[in-house]
Amino acid sequence: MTSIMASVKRLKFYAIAVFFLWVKTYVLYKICFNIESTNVLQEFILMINPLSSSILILGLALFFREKHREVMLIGISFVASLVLYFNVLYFRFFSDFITWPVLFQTSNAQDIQGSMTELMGIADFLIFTDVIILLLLSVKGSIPLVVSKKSDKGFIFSLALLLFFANLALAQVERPQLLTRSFDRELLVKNIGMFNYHAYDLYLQSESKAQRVFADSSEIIEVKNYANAKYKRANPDFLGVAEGKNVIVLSLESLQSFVINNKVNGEEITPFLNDLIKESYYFDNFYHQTEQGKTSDSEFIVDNSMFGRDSGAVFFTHATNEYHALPEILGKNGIYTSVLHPNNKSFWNRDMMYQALGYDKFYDIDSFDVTEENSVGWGLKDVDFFEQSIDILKSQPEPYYSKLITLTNHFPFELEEEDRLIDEYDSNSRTLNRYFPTVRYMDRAIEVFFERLKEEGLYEQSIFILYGDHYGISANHNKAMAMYLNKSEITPYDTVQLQRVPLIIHVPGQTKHEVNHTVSGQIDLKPTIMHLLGLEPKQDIQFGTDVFSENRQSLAVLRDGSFITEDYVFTENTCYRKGSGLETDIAHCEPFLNKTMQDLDYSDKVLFGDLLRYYQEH
Ligand code: GP9
Ligand code: MN
Repeated sequence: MTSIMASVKRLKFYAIAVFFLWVKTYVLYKICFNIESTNVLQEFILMINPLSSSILILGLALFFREKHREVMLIGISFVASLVLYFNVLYFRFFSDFITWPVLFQTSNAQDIQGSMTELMGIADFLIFTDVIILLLLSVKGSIPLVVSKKSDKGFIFSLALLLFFANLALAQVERPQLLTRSFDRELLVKNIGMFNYHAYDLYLQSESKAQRVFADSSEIIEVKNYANAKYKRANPDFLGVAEGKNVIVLSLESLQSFVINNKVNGEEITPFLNDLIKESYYFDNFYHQTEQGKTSDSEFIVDNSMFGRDSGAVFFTHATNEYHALPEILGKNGIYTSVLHPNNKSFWNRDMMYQALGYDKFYDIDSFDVTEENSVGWGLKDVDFFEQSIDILKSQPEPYYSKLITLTNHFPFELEEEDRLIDEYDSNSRTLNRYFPTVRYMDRAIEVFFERLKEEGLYEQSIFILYGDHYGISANHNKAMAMYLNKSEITPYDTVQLQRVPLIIHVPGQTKHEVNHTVSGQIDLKPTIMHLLGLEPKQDIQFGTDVFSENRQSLAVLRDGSFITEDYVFTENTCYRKGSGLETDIAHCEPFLNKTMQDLDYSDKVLFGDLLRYYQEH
């Protein structure tokens, strides 16, 4: 004990820095990341988990020459604070923690800047208070310079390791299988701490790179047999209904199902879509399956009928893989394929990835006339985007498959006064309040698009697939969301149900109102679209099934391992009964657990092993 005290005394400046970083991390857990605990042990783990990493990270300063140590210590404190701060900003947007692949998406940085300033607050500088205090202490010289004996280093690192393993052991008691089933980043941060989580994530990422090297061609056979056995034949009523026609896909930014046929301040939010649904096939149990890759994940899932990654974005990490994607297959069948999206071509690495997916053409920002006047938030306003898209569509060889990706209904949901067709909602969440008018605006933009298509004679010869790309309102706004939905709270069950996004399949000439309740997800679109075009991908490797297939299983698997069946919702290791949303015996969900895990595992295997390079068509 006396030797510990002697070390601490000698390393006073270092000990103060450790203390600051430790306490600050814990305070941020509570204030900025809203991490809650349900028992004393959890809270204790949360409280101690930043300590070992603080000791370790700041301890690195001791390896420098004595005269540099102080400045290194302050430097490391600053970098650690930056890491925390970036996580805070990221969390405000995504309700999630940064991962390594996300960090390297530098080409997105420019576009995200606008949202960044929106996410920053004046009080944020408080996060750097300890660095400033350390600086002042150092300038004043009131604290003796760090003087460490060789044994101090050994002592510090042993202490850090000891604390880390004690933390890990407690975490294991609290959360068995924490590191083996790391679907949930919050659980990791909660149990092993922010900095250890980043280190663990780095290990995971490098491991996934290694998987490609060690994958071999025989592995594809197992996956292929699995996928082929799951294949569901097309419903004869739908097979080939789009043959010879153009397929126009609308990827609708941040559109969630809860706004459909719903009102705010007594006004309809999506009047046009509500009408369109009356003449379309509407799927009210359709889920987005994205994670951090957001729009790009949804694109990946739709085009490949495979899952995206649980962290980062496939578009960035696996753009050099071999794929057997929808655009490539359609291209081989004489269909021209394109994407229309008025953003930089490198955003989400689209320029690279679209080549890998086999698109013929990407009409990016350079194909549009984008000015100050016709832009808001993230770029070209949806109405202008759709209007300008008409000429592009007209110029394409037919039949074509074109995906149009909207932009205006994107966080932070900015809109100009002239485009505000309904009033904002009134709650404690500015984000949710503003969401409604931008959704309403997007609805109007889609209406304009349909009007123009009809005027130009493009409507009749096409079929339309409209879907929401991912959620727009994160769990950060649960309080306001509960208020809007007239609920006392948003439970984990509700959170899963809120991941529903609209799927509308519109075939001109159809006047019947058909609501299909089958549980499905974005992963099911590739086989659906292929069947509509008269192609039967029996031998394909795909993890979804045609939403129209008569004997399909009503099921959607989310990337975090949650799943939804006809009668149950499974999330956070709990089984809920649909409808009532009440917890029920886990035995009800158990029969689906293996299958859903297998879907995710096999899909990951294909992705990480780049197994489609061994794929051969029959
Ligand atoms: C960017 C747009 C939005 O081009 O697709 O991307 P998101 O942030 O929603 O993933
Ligand atoms: Mn999006």
